[in-house]
Amino acid sequence: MADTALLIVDVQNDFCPGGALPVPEGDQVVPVLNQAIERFQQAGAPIIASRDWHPERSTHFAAYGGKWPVHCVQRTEGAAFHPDLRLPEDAIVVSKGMGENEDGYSAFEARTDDGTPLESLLREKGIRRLVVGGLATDYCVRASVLGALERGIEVLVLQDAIRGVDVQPGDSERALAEMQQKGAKLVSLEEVDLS
Ligand code: VGL
Ligand code: ZN
Repeated sequence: MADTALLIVDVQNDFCPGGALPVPEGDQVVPVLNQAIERFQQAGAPIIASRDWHPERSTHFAAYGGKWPVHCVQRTEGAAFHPDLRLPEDAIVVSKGMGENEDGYSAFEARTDDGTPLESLLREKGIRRLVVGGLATDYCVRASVLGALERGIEVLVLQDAIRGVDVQPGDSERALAEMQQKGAKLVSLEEVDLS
């Protein structure tokens, strides 16, 4: 459907095994998302990739009072998209967490390089439905999904294309329950109709 876009959340090296803030099995979302990318490309539907894009000093980091080890610092290898993720040339990249006092969990806090917020972008393109996958289930996927639902955008979450950090055991499961309770549908890629 022309009103549907794929939103790939934060599939970056630092969130994958070997990275600074690894999500267990984080890299396993990549093959599923590559299939999704192919489907969306064939359907001519927009593909959007968000990235965590922090300054070196940020209150998001434990060293400055925050919660996390230093990760996804702008222009570092850790902030690069996973090398196996086959983002097409015309994928739209939006960045978030750039402020020194900003967590930037939601892709709705993200902007393109020329400053266009995700929500404006979706409105311009007439997008009313998002298919979402990426990292991490209990942080940026959760915040992005809830952000979409709050804005009246329909959300399908690709259940095989998400993984969570689970700082507390069960965080991801609780996040998924919350997303569903607020209206998101958990689906597999085969169930997504783009016709
Ligand atoms: C994220 C923790 C810290 C995420 C970002 O992308 O889910 N999690 N920064
Ligand atoms: Zn972050």
